Amino acid sequence: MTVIALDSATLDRADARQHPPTVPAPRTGRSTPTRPVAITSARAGADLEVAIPAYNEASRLPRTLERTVEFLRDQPWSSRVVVVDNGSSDDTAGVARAVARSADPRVPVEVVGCARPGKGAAVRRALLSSRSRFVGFFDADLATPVETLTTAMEHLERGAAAVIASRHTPGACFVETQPAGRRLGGAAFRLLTRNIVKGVHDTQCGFKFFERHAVTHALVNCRVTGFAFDVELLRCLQGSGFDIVELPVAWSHAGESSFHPLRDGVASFGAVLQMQRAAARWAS
Ligand SMILES: Nc1nc2c(ncn2[C@@H]2O[C@H](COP(=O)(O)OP(=O)(O)O)[C@@H](O)[C@H]2O)c(=O)[nH]1
Ligand SMILES: [Mg+2]
Repeated sequence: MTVIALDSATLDRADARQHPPTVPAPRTGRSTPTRPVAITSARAGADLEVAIPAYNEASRLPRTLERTVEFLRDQPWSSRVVVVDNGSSDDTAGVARAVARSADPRVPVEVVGCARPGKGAAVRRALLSSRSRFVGFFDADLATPVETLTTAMEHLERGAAAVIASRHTPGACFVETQPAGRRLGGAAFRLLTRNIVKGVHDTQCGFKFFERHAVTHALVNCRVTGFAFDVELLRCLQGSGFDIVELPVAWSHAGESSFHPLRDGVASFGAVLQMQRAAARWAS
C-alpha cells in the first residue's frame, strides 16, 4: 500500500483550485449565509483529532463541545477538536470560536471553513488537513455517545484502520428512535449499499474514526460531498484492503436534523446508484 502524505499547504492549493474561496452556496433559500470562516492550515498533531461537521449548529454546539472536551481531557491520549463550518446561516462559527477561546487548553478546539458545501466536503477537509495519528468525526448532536471513543481508540491502538459506530449490528439499540419516514429511507439505503460496502450493516451512523494514513489513502479517491460520502469512503477503504470494525452503539435520534428528506435523500440515493453503476462497469 502506498501511503500518501498531503501537507496542509498542498491541500489548501488543491481546495482553492477546485473550489475558489468564495462564500459557500447556501443549501437552502432560508437566509443569507454569513461570511465563511478562514481556512486554517497546518494544525498541530495529537493522538486523536475529532472533527465535528457543523451546519447551523449554533444552539447545539456549545453543549456538544463542552461535553466532548470534558470527556477528552480525562483520557490517557492527547486530543484536539476541529469544528468544520461551511455555509451555516446562523452564527455556528462565532459560537464555536467563543467556546474555543475558553476551552481547556489540554484539548484545543479550532474552527475551520471549507470552500465547498456539504457534510462530506466538510469531513474530508478536516481529515485531510489533520496531522494527528488517529482522526475521525462525529455529529454535532452527539447522537452516538462520546464515550464510544474509548472502545474506538482500543481498536485503533490495536491496529484497526477504521472503526465505525453502527445502529444495526448485533448489540446496538435505539435510545430514541427516528421518525418512521427516516427509518424507511434508512432501510432502503442499507439494502442499496449492501453490495457496495461488504459486511457493514450501517454506513450512515455519524461516528467514524480512522488511522490517518489509511483514511488519507482512501479519501484521495473520494468525490461525494453530501450525506452519502460515508458509503464512498468505506468502499474506498475496503478497496484498498483495509478492514472496517463496526461497533454496536446506543444511539439517540436528536430532534432536529439538517437532513432534508427530498433534497438530501434524492442526492444520497443518486450518489449510491452512481457508485453501483461504476462498480458494475468495473466488474464487466
Ligand atoms: N459542515 C457541515 N456540516 C453539515 C452539513 N450538513 C450536515 N452537517 C452536519 O452533519 C451532522 C449530521 O447532521 P444531522 O442534521 O444531525 O443529520 P441526521 O443525523 O442525518 O439527521 C451534524 O453535525 C450537522 O451539523 C454541511 O453541509 N456542512
Ligand atoms: Mg443527527
